[in-house]
Amino acid sequence: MTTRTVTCEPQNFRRVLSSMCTEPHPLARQAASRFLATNPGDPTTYRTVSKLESEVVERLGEVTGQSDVEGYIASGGTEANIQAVRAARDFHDVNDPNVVVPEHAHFSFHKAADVLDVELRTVPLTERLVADVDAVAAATDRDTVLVAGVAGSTEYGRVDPIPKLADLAAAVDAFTHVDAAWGGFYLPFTEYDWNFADAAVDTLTIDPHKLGQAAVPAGGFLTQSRKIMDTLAVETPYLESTSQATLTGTRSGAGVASAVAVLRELWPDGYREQFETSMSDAEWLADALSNRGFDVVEPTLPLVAASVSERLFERLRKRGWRLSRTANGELRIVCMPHVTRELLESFVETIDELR
Ligand code: 0PR
Repeated sequence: MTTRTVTCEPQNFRRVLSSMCTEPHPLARQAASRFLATNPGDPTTYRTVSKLESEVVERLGEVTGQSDVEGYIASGGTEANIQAVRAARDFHDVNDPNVVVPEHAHFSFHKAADVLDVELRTVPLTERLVADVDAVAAATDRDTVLVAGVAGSTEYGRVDPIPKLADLAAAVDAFTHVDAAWGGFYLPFTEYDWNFADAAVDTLTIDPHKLGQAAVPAGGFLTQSRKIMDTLAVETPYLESTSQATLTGTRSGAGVASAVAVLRELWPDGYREQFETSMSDAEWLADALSNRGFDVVEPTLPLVAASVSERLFERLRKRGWRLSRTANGELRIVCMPHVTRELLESFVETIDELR
């Protein structure tokens, strides 16, 4: 017998504590389904989605405190990071270009270095698990084309000292990139120095399909510089439009439409409320784990890491919890919007049963 309905796994994000994606907002879901056959890669043919894309970019500029922002909706943070490296490499006239990133930079930078044939210099973190500024300074030289910082690291949710990294980049005439793929939607509500209006940030990644609650695929690549967009553009002779700055050709109009729908609805109050709820849940979980004797990495954004034994980790998995681990072996719980207090309470109950 054939099954005609394709079911989604894991259904409804039940027990998923490891993902940086979440259940799309209902308005995002609805908007996505209306734009399934549109292609923002061909903006003169698909004009409506193209206008919506400009609106998303402008709104992402508001989220990141930038005006006159340009950019586009990418397939995800990987593409946006690759484009940042590509723009930096092609903009600077350097024989043997290198890119300096802190150790916790997402693995997409390794892909970028590989496909673009640039040297990737990874530098250690401080004890606080953020980029070590002195180590970054020591790694930069005249061939450095890009210094990248992470604002919401994948493993621990930590935020690098971006203004200091930007100064170091400027000192060697390199670009500064901020990878806020995950953290970007919450940073405006934190104490971090996040308003990039005046800071020398050249490119930025912020993904609506992560904490933005849009449908996949909706990544965000932003810049305040027309010259950077021009550096990325190639000619497209047979399309109605004459150039394309994106990495992929045909792109998802669904992602764009869902991003605009959710940004109109949630920016800023909805995101602020979600941040406050998730942050207090993360703190609750950190306390609950610490009270049970686990070593916990204090959450600065809604992401909790804690040392647990291999045995407990595997037993939790067998109970149906979707979990992941840091390179150091800690259990890592991402408090995305679908991760409610109730879900976390039931997770802690499972831990109590198994211990
Ligand atoms: N930059 C940062 C800081 C990230 O955390 C990620 C992805 C990226 C860039 C790349 O983004 P895309 O995956 O959109 O290209 N971080 C998660 C990871 O790789 C993504 C993820 C999402 C993982 C959903 C699991 C999952 O179920 O671990």
